[in-house]
Amino acid sequence: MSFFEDLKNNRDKQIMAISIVFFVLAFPIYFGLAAAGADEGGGLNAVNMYEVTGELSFIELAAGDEFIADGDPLIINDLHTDSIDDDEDLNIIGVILSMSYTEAEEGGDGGICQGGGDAADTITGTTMHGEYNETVSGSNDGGSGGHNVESFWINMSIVDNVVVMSKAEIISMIDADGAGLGAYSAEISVDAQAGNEPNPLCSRSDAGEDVVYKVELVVFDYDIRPFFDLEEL
Ligand SMILES: [Ca+2]
Ligand SMILES: [Ca+2]
Repeated sequence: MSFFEDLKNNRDKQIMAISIVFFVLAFPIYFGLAAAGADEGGGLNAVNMYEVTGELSFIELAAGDEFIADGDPLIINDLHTDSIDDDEDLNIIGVILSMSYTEAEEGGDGGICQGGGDAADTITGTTMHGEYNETVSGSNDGGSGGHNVESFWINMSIVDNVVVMSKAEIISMIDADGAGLGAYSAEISVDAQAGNEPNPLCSRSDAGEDVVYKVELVVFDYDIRPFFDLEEL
C-alpha cells in the first residue's frame, strides 16, 4: 500500500499529517505577525521587549612610539574624522588612547653603583573631543606598565540586554547621532622620578619615558530586535 493510500484510510495518520501542516504553517505566521506587531505596529515609539546587541570595531587615528621628556607633554593634534571614508555613516561612540611604557633610568649600572632601584614614573593620558575630555594616569612601577583612556558618549548599559522600551528610546541611548564626528586630540605627559642610590658617590637620573601609543575611534554597529520569550508561547 502506498503512503497516500495509507493516509486516505488511516485516521491517526490523517490527524498526524494535518498537525504537521498546521505547525509548519503556524509558527512562521505567528513569529511574522509578532515581529511585525512589535516592529511596526506602534512605530518607533511603541514600548516592547527588545534585545539590544551589536558589534564594536576600531579605527586607528594615530599611533606612535615617542620618548616623552619629564614635564614636556606630547601633543597629538590634527586628528579628524574627515580622514575616514564615509565617516557620517558610522556610529562613532567613543575614543580610546592606549599606552604602554617601560623604564629607563641613568646610573646605578654596576660597580659600586648598584644598590639602588628605579623609582616609579607617572604617565598621564588625555583624550579630547568637543565637550568630551577624559584623563587617566598609570604607573610603570619602576619597571613597565600600560593603561588606557576610554571616553564614551553613549550609554552602554543596555547593550547585550533585553529591555522593555521603545525603539526611539533605545536609539537615543546607543546612537551617537553624529556626536563622534569632528576633531580629536590627545596628550601624554610623563612625571619621571629617579630612584635613590645608597652610595653617595652614585646618583640616578630619569629624563622621561618611552611611550608606545595608539588613538582609536570606537564604532558601534547596533542591532535592535524584538525579543520573544519562547517559554511563554
Ligand atoms: Ca623612574
Ligand atoms: Ca623613566
